[in-house]
Amino acid sequence: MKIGIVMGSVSDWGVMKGAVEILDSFGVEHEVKVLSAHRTPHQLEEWVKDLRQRGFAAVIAGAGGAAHLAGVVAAFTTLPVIGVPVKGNAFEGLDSLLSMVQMPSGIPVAVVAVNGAKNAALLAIEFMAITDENLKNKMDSFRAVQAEKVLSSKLD
Ligand code: RP5
Repeated sequence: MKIGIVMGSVSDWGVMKGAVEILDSFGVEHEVKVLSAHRTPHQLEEWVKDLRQRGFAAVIAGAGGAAHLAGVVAAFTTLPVIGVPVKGNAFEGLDSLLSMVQMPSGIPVAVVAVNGAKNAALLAIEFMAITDENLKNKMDSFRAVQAEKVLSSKLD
């Protein structure tokens, strides 16, 4: 199965490439698109509507400002959608976060932290690992390495 990554603008790439790096490190296939809920709504719908039939497990959607992208993606698919609020030039990204998180009841989006693209990818992998033993083992190793780094950290 694959993960879809979509962002509203190339200006989001500096944040969103963090998700690609995580997926690559776990060997998870992905497709990356720049599509906007506002600037290219028809092309966004076209891309989203057959993702399930094309073998995708979830979609990660990153956008800033009036960040409606993840919500619009969720409107067009019943795949899990993970939103990444991207910090723009205003309000420290709080505008993006609030635009994503306050979805109407019935159309959920799982929203990570502002600029939290890496956690979005880890969450997507955890969804896949429910039924994929290989990914579950890789996630266990990832957690073990992370814990070891904390436990072996030294203070000056
Ligand atoms: C959003 O507007 C994009 O996701 C981006 O975060 C923000 C600014 O876009 P640009 O004006 O840089 O293209 O739709």
